[in-house]
Amino acid sequence: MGTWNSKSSKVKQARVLLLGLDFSGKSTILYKLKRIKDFTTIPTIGFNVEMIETEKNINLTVWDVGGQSQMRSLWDHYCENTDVLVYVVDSTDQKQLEASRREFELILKNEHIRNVPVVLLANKQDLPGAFTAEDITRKFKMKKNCGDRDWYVQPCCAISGDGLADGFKKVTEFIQRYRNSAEATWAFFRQN
Ligand SMILES: Nc1nc2c(ncn2[C@@H]2O[C@H](COP(=O)(O)OP(=O)(O)OP(=O)(O)O)[C@@H](O)[C@H]2O)c(=O)[nH]1
Ligand SMILES: [Mg+2]
Repeated sequence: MGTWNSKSSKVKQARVLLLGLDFSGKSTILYKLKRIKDFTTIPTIGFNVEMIETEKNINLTVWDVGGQSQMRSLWDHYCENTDVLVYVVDSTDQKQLEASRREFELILKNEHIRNVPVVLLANKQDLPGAFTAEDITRKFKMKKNCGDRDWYVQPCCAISGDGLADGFKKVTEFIQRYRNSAEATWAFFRQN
């Protein structure tokens, strides 16, 4: 988990890890959130990182790590200090859906993100034949795989931006929930 310094600063910092297979739309989401106009993405070799300001006095540092197979072995190295995992799925790619779920299940086992909340973005909802958020919830066995943590599945379209605000609202909600419980725990220990 990232660190909170509630006394010295009103604005909190949090780290969000954006993962998913190649071509799922991670970089498109990042640049849409950053309100960059007229961008084109190329497959990410390595990572992109951007700071996103939210209305809730939380600044998100969003790490977008490339999803090609040779990049996936590096995902583990980006997990430390993560506050929320955002996992992006191409909801139209029937062939890769199983592979995407397997990679998702693997990364959930990383010790640094053991209880970290998950927001799963069912992307490319603008395309015909896209699986719905309910389909993706079922196919990714969310109840079984994420029963030990907070999770949420959000349908979205990175090109238009539809659904991204709601998805990231959930991200900040999870961060605040964690912060409140962490602060309550510290208050408890200070008093006892
Ligand atoms: N129609 C549609 N196309 C999308 C959407 N999101 C992303 N794309 C397209 O999907 C392609 C891949 O998007 P990227 O954002 O580069 O994918 P990525 O997940 O960052 O891929 P890697 O960097 O290789 O891991 C691009 O051509 C995007 O324009 C969407 O919601 N709808
Ligand atoms: Mg990319």
